[in-house]
Amino acid sequence: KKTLTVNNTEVEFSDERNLLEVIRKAGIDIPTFCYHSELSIYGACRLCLVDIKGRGIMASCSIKPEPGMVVQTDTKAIRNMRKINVELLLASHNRECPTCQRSANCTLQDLARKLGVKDVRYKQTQKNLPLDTSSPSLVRDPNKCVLCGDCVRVCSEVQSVGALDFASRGSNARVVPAFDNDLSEGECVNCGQCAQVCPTGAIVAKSDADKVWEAIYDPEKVVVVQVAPAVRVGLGERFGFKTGENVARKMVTAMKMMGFDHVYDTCFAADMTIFEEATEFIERLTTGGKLPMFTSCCPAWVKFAETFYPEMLPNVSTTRSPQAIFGAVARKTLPAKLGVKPENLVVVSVMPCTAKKFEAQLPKFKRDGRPEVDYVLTTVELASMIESMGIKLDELEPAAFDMPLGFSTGGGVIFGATGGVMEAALRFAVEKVSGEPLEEIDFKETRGLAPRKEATLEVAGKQLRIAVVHGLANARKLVEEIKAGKAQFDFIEVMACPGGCVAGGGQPITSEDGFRSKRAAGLYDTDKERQVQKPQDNYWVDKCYAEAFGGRPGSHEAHTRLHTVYNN
Ligand code: HC0
Ligand code: SF4
Repeated sequence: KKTLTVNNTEVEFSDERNLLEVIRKAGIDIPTFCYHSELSIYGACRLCLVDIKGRGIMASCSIKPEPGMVVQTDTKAIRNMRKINVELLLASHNRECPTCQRSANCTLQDLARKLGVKDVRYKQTQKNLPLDTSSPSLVRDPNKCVLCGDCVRVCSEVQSVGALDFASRGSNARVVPAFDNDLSEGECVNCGQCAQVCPTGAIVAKSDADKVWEAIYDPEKVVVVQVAPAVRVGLGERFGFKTGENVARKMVTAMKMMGFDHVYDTCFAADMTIFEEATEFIERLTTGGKLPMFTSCCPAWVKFAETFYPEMLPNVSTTRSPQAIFGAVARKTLPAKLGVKPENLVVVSVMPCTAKKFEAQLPKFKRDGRPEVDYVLTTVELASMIESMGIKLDELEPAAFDMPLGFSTGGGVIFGATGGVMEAALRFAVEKVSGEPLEEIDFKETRGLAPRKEATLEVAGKQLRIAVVHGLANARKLVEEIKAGKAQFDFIEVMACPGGCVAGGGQPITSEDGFRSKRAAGLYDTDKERQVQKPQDNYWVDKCYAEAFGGRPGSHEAHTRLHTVYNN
C-alpha cells in the first residue's frame, strides 16, 4: 500500500492522477478554480498550492503523488499567496454580489470568506465590459470571469463544440465566443455545461422567472406548467434533501402555493413521444427507411447535428421532444378542457436544461406567432422562486400532478437519465415488433455512465443494434465511425450532457461525487415503484390521441402537430 503525509496525517493513495485528488480524499477541500476531475489540467489559478518537503511550493493539481511525500496544504506563505490571488481577482471582478445569480454559490465569494479577506488592497481594475445577452439560453458577464478556462475546456473537450476561447493576453485576456462574436452567432448549442463548471457568475442561465411571476399575478391568465423528469431528482438538493431524492410530490404542492393553476408532468409527453418515435422507428425498420435513427429530444444534440453533421439529419427522428409535444397537446386540448380562452393560456416548462429555452423560442414551434411553450424555467430558477416565497419544501404535504397530463408511466420518468429514452422506446418497440407481451421490461444495457453503451437484441428473429451516447464529444466520435462505415447501428440515443438531463445545464451545481448516478437512481427507483411502466400502457395518452391527434401515433394529425423539421 502507498502512503504519503498530508498535514501530519498519513494518507493512502492508489491511482489518483494528481496530488490534489489525494488531498481531497484526505478530507481537505483544497481551493481551486480551474481543476475539474473530468477536464484536462490547466494549472492556472494557483490556488491549490501546497508545500512539499524538499521541493517547495507548487500547484497540487499538476503534481503526481509519490509514496513518502510530506505535504502541507496551509502554511503562512501559502495562505498569503492565496489571499493575494483572491484579492487580485476581486480587484478585477464586478462585485455586485447580492444581485448575482450565483450569490451564495460562488467559488470566489466562498474563498474570500473562508480566507478572511476583509479588504482588497489593489486598485479596482474591472473594465465594465458589455454583457452578452444574445443567447436565448445563457448570459455571459465578462466582468465576473476569473479566466480559469473551465468553460473553454468543457466546451471543447467534453462537448467538442469549441464555441469559447481565450482572446488577448496579459491584463487584456478574456474568454470570448469564436471571432469575438456574440454567443448566439457561433456554434454554441446552448447545453449550459459551461455555466455548470463556471466557478462564478460569468456564464449563467438566462432567467425567465420575472415573466412567469407576471403571468401568475395576471388574473386573466391561466398558467399551466409541465415539469421535466430530471427536475424532480435535482430540485431537492437546494432544500437539503439527499442528492437524487425524488421530490415531485412536495414540488407540486409548492408550485400550487406559488400560484400555478395546473401542474402537469413532461413525463406524460415523454410517453407520448415514445408512441410517436418508436412508431417512426418501426416504420423505418420495416420499410427500409433511413437507419440508424437518432433520437431527437435533446435540443443541444439537434443543433449540434444541424451545425456539424447536416448530412445526418435525415437520420434524426422527426418526432418532437417531449417539451414540444407537451406544448402542442396543451394548446390543442387545454383551452376547451379548462374553459379558458386560448390567448389566456400561459404554458410554462420547468427543465433541467438551458437548451430547452432555445428550443421553445424556435420559430418552428410557434403557432399563430406565439410559442407553444411560452416560458422555460430551469430547476435552479424554480428553486429560487420557491425560496423567494419562503416556502420550506421539506415541510410541505405531498400532492399529485394534475390529470390527465400529469399521468405517466415509469418509461416516461427514466427519460431524464442517459439511456432512459432508449429503454422506454425499447419497451414499446420490442413488444410491437415481436407481437408478444413484453415480460422483461428492464433493458439494463442502456443504463449507467459508460461513455458509449451498445447492445444487440434479438427481436422476432431479427437483430436490433442499439447504442446510447452522452456528451457531444462521444456523439461526434460515434457519428464519425458511422460515416466511415466502422460502426453499424439501427437506433441511437444521444443526450448532450454527460449523464443525460439529470446533469443538465439548468440543474443545481454540485461537486459531490457520484451526483449523476444518484440522480439517475432516483428516476430508476421511481420507475420501479410505478404500476405502469411501459409507455404504451399509458391510457391517457391513448385517449389524447383519440380526442385530438387522429386516433393513433403516426396519423396525419400527429404528423402535423407532433413532428418537426430540421435546418439543412
Ligand atoms: Fe430531458 Fe426530455 S428527458 S430532454 O433530458 O426526451 O431537459 O429531464 O424534459 O423534452 O421528457 C430535459 C429531462 C426533458 C424533453 C423529456 C426528453
Ligand atoms: Fe459550449 Fe455548451 Fe457553453 Fe455553448 S452552452 S458555450 S456549447 S459549453
